[in-house]
Amino acid sequence: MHTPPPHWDIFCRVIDNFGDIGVSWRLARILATDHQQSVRLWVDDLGTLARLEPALSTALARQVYPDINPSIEIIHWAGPQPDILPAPYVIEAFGCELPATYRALMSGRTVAWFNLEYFSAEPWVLNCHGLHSPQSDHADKQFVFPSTLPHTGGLLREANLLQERQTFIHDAAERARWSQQWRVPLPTPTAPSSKGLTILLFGYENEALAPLINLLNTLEDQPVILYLPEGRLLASARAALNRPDLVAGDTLHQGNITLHILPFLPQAQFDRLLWLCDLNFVRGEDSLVRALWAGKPLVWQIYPTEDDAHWAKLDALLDSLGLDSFNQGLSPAARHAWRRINHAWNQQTLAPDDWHAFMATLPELSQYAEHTSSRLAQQTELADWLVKTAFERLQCATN
Ligand code: TRH
Repeated sequence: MHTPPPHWDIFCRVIDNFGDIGVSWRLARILATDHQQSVRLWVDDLGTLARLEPALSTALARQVYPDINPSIEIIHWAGPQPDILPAPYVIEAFGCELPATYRALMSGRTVAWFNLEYFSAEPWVLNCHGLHSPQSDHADKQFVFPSTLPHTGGLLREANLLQERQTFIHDAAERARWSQQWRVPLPTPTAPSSKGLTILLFGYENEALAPLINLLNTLEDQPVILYLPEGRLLASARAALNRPDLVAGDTLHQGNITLHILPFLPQAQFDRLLWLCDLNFVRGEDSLVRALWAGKPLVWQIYPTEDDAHWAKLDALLDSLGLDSFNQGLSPAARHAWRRINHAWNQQTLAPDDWHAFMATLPELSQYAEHTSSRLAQQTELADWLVKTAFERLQCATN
């Protein structure tokens, strides 16, 4: 006996790192929680998903994620599953190619098939978002582009995210509970005269980390807290500090700097880490979006591509945020300093002048980041776009 299909099937292959499944898992949760859609998530690498959500098993071919209604079922996408009937709405994340057996059963069952693309703020996205690609068997695949630009697929955002952020920022007791549960030492409040700086360092290996630490050390009267999640940038920290033994859970003091090496947090807790910080160094695409919602200045270490196309993508993001047609955006000085620091971090060299110019404009960038987060929240939310478009397609199909 076949069980009826859920509303949505999301297919995801983990190419490398956490971004592909990070986006897919977040989307599955938002569809279920905010849109009451039942979801089946197909993923080829349960180990990576279980890092983001430790409640999940790496041993089960099929499992239901606890405590969410309607349900999210996780399927280990390891071979043909001919007994599983396609859902009415299907998301192929990042062009991962649906299984042939599934594809053969879609006709007459699937109403909308979306190809979820990688994030980009480049202007060509405006012409490509929403395009249909008719397939040889008359199936229709529609392209969806997440972006900071208006009139695109927008960005993923949980309905209560910004409210939760406000509560967390203003509720010291909640922060203390969270800190204890997840073993993240909180920054100690500083006297108003000595303004502290708290920074998240989430990135790939980066030779600019050594000069960054040296420059932070020169802020002698300013206590600096660095949170560095275990992962690829930790190798650079070990080299920069000549401490090959550093592991998650360690805390190191160097002059005015306190460095905490953090264990990898469940994805649902990652946002809170960003909310604690004055400045977030992030990487890839999911942490970028979370840094935008944190409403704090960010430096983006973009995933590098072999053809160097990532530089245009980085600049497009900075342009899409730094210039705002409603209030003119950042001052030219802040826009320039922000671009320089982003380029420097991605080039893995950090000149003192670039850092000092960036620090000088940090108050303006902080205010602007808060404004940007509110502005982006007025634009399309990605899951919302998918649900609305899917239902429109359903209506067309049944009329
Ligand atoms: O892991 P990434 O480098 O992923 C990248 C990008 O998505 C890139 O575009 C893609 O081409 C490549 O993978 C294959 O960075 P990203 O996208 O920021 O994903 C990191 C995820 O890890 C994000 O969902 C947040 C999560 N995370 C936690 O859940 N806990 C943690 O402690 C940390 C540090 C991150």
